[in-house]
Amino acid sequence: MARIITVGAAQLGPIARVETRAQVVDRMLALMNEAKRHGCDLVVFPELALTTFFPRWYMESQAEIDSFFERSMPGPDTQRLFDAAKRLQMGFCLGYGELADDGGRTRRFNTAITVDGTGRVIGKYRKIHLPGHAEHEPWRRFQHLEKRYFEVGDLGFPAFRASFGEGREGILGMAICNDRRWPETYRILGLQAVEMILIGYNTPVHNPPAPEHDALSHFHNELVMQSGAYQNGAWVVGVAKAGNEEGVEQIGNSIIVAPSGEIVAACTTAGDELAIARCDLDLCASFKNTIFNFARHRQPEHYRMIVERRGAVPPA
Ligand code: ING
Repeated sequence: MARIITVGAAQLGPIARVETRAQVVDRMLALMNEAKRHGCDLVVFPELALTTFFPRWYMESQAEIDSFFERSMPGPDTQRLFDAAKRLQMGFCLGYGELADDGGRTRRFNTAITVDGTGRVIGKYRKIHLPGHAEHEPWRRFQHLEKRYFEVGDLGFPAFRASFGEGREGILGMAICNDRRWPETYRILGLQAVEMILIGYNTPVHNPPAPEHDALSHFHNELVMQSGAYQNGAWVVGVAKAGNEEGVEQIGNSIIVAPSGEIVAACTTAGDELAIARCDLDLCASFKNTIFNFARHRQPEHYRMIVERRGAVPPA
């Protein structure tokens, strides 16, 4: 039986700072119900999907900062999402700010989980590539303080098995936003035979340190996910928090990419929108068993030798 997973990229439009979690969850449930009507097995939400993208502001009050984090998952505000997964027999991937108590020590991560169609958490990831800066930089039109508010993720890039009923099981992985720009993200998951990578993001059009890149924000968004997909023979689902959010224009451009690198579905608005694709996981084999057959064609021993020789260019 073909392992076809129908996936909904559930893009969210702007979330205002004053918007309550209940209001956001209402929006997410509307997308989940629409996805079910279209036969989706899985819905993917953006990074930090429950609140506005708060790292754009410099804050000093820990209580204010922590108001953007979840202390439990599911918690009172998100239980309805888990209930919907069970009712609809449809999984979801959710990005959120995680406040964890680690033996009395409070830790904060930019986290994503995957929940299956029975309402069980089957995958968890904590963002590793934290972009931006840690101190207030008033020269910027807006801040990007992920290095201030989050620790670097400590779970690696774990791939995990997910079952979508009737023998349709696949190997999934997650990444978050800036992770998608780094080839290591895809390759570490690729070395675990990943077949679909779920990635939520909040990406401002304007990047203060490099405004010359702004016009290429959509191109770079597609480039990195198309190459990551193709070079590892995996599906990639990239989902935006889009639109003008608290005065900052964030790209939409949510896409579903096939293992061939082709974009097979895309959002066309900057609001709440579903892009849906029937993803045949067996397509991965056409790339994993030929051009990107790691066992036959990769040469890690040679890479190591070149690195140890301090680069391939011989000294003058
Ligand atoms: N956001 C951005 C991203 O990597 C960024 C950071 C903004 C990079 C603008 C380049 C240009 O998509 C997050 N949250 O990582």
